[in-house]
Amino acid sequence: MTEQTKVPASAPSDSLLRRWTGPQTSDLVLSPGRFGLGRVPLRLEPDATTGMVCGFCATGCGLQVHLRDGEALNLSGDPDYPVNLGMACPKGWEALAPLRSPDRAVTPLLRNPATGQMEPVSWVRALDEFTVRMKTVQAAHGPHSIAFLSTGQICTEEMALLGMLFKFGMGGLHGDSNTRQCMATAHVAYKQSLGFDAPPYTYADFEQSDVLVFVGANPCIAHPILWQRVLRNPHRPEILVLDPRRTETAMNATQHLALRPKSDLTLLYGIAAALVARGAVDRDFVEAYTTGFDGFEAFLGAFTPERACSESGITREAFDRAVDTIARGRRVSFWWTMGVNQGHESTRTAQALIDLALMTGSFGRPGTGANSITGQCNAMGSRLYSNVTSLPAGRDFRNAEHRAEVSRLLGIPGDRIPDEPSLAYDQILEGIEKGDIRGLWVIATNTAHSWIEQDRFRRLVGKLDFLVVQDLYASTDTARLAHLVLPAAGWGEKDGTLINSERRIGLVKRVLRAPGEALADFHIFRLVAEAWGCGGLFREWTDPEAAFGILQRLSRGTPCDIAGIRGYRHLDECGGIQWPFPETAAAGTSDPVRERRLFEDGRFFTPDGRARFLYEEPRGVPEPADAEYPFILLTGRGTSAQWHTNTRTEKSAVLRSLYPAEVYCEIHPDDAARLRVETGTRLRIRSRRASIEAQAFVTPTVQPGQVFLPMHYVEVNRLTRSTFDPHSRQPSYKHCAVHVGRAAG
Ligand SMILES: Nc1nc2c(c(=O)[nH]1)N[C@H]1C(S)=C(S)[C@@H](COP(=O)(O)OP(=O)(O)OC[C@H]3O[C@@H](n4cnc5c(=O)[nH]c(N)nc54)[C@H](O)[C@@H]3O)O[C@H]1N2
Ligand SMILES: Nc1nc2c(c(=O)[nH]1)N[C@H]1C(S)=C(S)[C@@H](COP(=O)(O)OP(=O)(O)OC[C@H]3O[C@@H](n4cnc5c(=O)[nH]c(N)nc54)[C@H](O)[C@@H]3O)O[C@H]1N2
Ligand code: SF4
Ligand SMILES: [Mo]
Repeated sequence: MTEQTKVPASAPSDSLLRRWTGPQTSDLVLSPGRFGLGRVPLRLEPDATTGMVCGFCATGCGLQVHLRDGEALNLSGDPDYPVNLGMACPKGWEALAPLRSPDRAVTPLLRNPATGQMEPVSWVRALDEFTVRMKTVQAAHGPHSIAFLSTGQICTEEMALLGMLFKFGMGGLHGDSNTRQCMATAHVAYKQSLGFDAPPYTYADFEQSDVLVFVGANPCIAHPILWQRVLRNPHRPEILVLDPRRTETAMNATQHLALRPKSDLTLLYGIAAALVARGAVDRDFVEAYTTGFDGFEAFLGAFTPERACSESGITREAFDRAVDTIARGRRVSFWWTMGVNQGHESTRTAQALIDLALMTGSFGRPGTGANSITGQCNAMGSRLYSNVTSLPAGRDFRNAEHRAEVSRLLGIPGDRIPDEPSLAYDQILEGIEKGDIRGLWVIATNTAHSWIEQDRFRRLVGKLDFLVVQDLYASTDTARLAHLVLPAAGWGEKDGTLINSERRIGLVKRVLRAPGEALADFHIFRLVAEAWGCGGLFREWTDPEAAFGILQRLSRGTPCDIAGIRGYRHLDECGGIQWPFPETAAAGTSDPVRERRLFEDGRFFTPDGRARFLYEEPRGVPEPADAEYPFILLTGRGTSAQWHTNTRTEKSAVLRSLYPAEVYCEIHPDDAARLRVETGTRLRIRSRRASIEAQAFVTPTVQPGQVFLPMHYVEVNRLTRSTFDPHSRQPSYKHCAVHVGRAAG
């Protein structure tokens, strides 16, 4: 830590502080339900029930929170919400427990350089420290020597304010979020192929398909309520699962293609080639709405069934059956998640799925689509509004016209808007390595656990002059490394909106008081703006609903136009509203509750209105298994009761009882027999980066030569390898080589 020179910072106004840290009443006028209330603003009845969306995954279930004396008592699935129809998974049911945990951060904490201990400080002191030290770093190393890493797990209004504060107010340039770990591939793939980051589907498509193809997705565990929607499908659908593991989802499929890890691209091109060969291309659709098919068709010539099968390890019989099923399907939908997005050639793999949907005319009709399922509750919000890789509403930092629009719509001087996008997450860490970035602000993500090749991040933290972590808990692996911890209010303690996987904007409400002096992220950002001295730029951002109005203004005329939404109350009454919802929709007959999909008219968002076929020769994996490291390590979600780095889910006794406390490693019985280990044996798992111990869990759900570790245990990312897709810069978490043996002793 360097000695600090004092740079004057303006103190946050006392009245703001009093308002946000004092006795809190909701900024939002809560209503006890959606229906039958008319437009009369209603103060929440102390013992009422109110609806809001879940804050874990991007399914975006509606929950009914039951209040006593104005505070949440418990909750249940909302039977009227169009997403979940009354259902909820264990995390949803237990969503209040993490908020009530005794280890919540209740005051700002500052590390005492003399003792190395974290000590409680006032907000005034914390904000002073924040501004002085960040400005000191900037003064010494340039304005771009500070950076932030944020999240897909705070409200859209909050992430938008953060991105604008940091870039337009604080003079910073580089900020990215954990959405890079998760959705960057889908974002880039859609943008390049369809002209906008626009997942086309609506959840009704799960029920309307006659063929559903899941690639690298395990919804039984990761999106259980979406799987319930699949189970409601009345068409006796064929369900194909492409996953190296025989997951819960694969077990429930009609066809499981247990392909070799990261052989997807070759296999998907092989399927496309076989569809061409049997004349299963929808030539009318291709002709009318796409461009580049001829080149694609020629490219596919090299992907014979023999090649596809030998490289992916699929039998010819299984391959032919899959091709036949897709060719015969009338309403075919392709769904993908992290098995695709996290890979060394992930953007092209996602685009191979888009190509398959385009060539079979599976777009814009019920039960079709190339559909990326989102992960975090608001990853979609961060893709559209976080001001990270693109300007709000999908605009481009490099486009002078877009910058001028944003400047005009926000009343921000044009010269404050950067003309280049941020560095990506891994490049920000590179910047720390090189000494270019010295100050880091981490908001609602737990990098020290979740980032790939974790030991490197932990080493890099030592190079930072100033690390600020803004979280619900001071006990997270990243918060423990911080110089300053800012205590945040969580889901349920603040108001705002989240955008789910089917583009539905849902409402979050304050139904509990945040403990101690913890503040909503929105208000923390406002305080930082005041303290920094740029509060004047954000005068209009008085509260989340006002911010929502600003985002609506920014969205007008773009593909994600939401200008027609009449405030939070409208969202509350409708059970969420999918984008787009322009003013014309609001004025016309369109029913916002209706499930809506994109591209029904075959017009895409590219300049010529046509979707593009994009493809590239597959490349080998960067770290294949070899004699020294003979196993391939797969990672992913373990149980529906664990959420990521487990900071929230570990707080619930109910959830804790649903998963093993210690890290376990799934290994095939043949490998286990050869290594003479059984379930419960301690294993040592070694990669070129690090070595960890885990309990063996012997199961045929993994293939011989592969092992699986759930990402929820902190050790796991010590093993993974820094490999990134070149287009999306998303980490390839699901492939590296390891050695597995009995642990000594
Ligand atoms: N309970 C729970 N639910 C969650 C989360 C959570 O932490 N816990 N996280 C949420 C988030 S942010 C996300 S992004 C989603 C993730 O949701 P999913 O992507 O469905 O979950 P994962 O288990 O990460 O990965 C899915 C599957 O990819 C497979 N896979 C690995 N390598 C390959 C490959 O090369 N090819 C193919 N085809 N498949 C492969 C894995 O075996 C795994 O079964 O879940 C969301 N829901
Ligand atoms: N090996 C491996 N690693 C992976 C993956 C994998 O499949 N395999 N998946 C990757 C994926 S898809 C993802 S999305 C990432 C997730 O990785 P992370 O984002 O690091 O995981 P979380 O545990 O969700 O961390 C969120 C943090 O925000 C805090 N928090 C929650 N709500 C709020 C809030 O309202 N305000 C504030 N300020 N803080 C809040 C929580 O306490 C927690 O510390 O992990 C990635 N890492
Ligand atoms: S499926 Fe996702 S949104 Fe629904 S209750 Fe579970 S965690 Fe919440
Ligand atoms: Mo994710």
